[in-house]
Amino acid sequence: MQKEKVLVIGACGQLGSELTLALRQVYSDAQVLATDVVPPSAELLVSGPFAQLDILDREAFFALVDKHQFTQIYHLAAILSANAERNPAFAWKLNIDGLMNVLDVAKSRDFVKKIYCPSSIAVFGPHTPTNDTPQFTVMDPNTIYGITKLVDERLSEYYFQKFNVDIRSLRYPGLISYKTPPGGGTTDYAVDIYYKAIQAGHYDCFLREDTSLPMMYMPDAIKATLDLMHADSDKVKIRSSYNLTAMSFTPTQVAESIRQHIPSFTISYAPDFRQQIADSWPNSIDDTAARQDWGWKPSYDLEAMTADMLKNLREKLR
Ligand code: NAD
Ligand code: AKB
Repeated sequence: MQKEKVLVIGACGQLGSELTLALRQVYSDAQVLATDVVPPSAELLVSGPFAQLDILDREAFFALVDKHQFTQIYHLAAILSANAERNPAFAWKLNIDGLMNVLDVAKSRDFVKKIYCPSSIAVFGPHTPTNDTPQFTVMDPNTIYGITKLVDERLSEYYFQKFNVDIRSLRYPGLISYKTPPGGGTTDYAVDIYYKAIQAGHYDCFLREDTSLPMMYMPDAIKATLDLMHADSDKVKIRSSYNLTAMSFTPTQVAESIRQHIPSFTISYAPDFRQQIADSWPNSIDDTAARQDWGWKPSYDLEAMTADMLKNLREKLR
């Protein structure tokens, strides 16, 4: 069997810092090269090789791929929703040109067997059905992040159909984790709230109390990613991106779940520009296709996630 060589681009972010470690459990540490434009955390650095890589530097990227002959590429570098609104031109450049470089290398190098590039619930928009949003439906994103992610989905399916590039993707909901802070999105409140609950006993939320959004705890996101990437190719029937979810909740509901552990915890609301972004996204997602095609099933609901987040954050912040 061919020995896998795995490249992770954007490995120092919220998802990459955990996905890289999970990939190093599946393959050997040395088989997984972590890359980013920022320096790695100590945990990432000691766990295996790291190299500086700007995915927009096409020449350096192609040279790195040729040097190591990667069989799998996980492309995680992107500008998330709130930060993208602050710099739309750069969000367009990174989120689209970055993927084009990855697709072109996979198209032109036979040794690259599989690539992964996540999408987001941000691909949906104000005319999308908001409850149990179907896999195939109206998509009219009105954020620059959502627009770039929808372009990425269409490019992915195009490269699959036209050039037989084995690309796979998940439309993650908001990801919640305690290891690495989120990178400037609209769902970031659902991470911050746990930190503030422990550190200050109070959280001032930038979304309205009744804003329901689809969410997922990081261990489920890692499991879904590895399951999709390890599925037989004929089981992966959707090459744009799969709907995926674990739970949906409002700020009021997550505050209530925290109060089960910290009864004195309080929350106030001061919605800002991110409210408009959240209002354009689904309340909940129908991920039947992922369940049917490759057996997706989440493990964490809100209660289980809150208990685990608080336990781990208490240790981390001690
Ligand atoms: P993040 O912002 O935490 O991490 C992105 C990483 O990319 C950062 O470490 C950054 O330094 C790196 N990066 C930026 N520019 C780069 C460049 N030019 N070359 C190489 N690396 C560069 O993002 P994340 O939350 O880890 O998201 C990873 C992927 O998952 C993205 O595609 C994002 O759209 C998607 N996603 C994330 C969430 C979530 O809630 N975190 C939800 C839906 C989809
Ligand atoms: C964001 O809020 O931008 C991300 C996402 C849902 O894609 N967390």
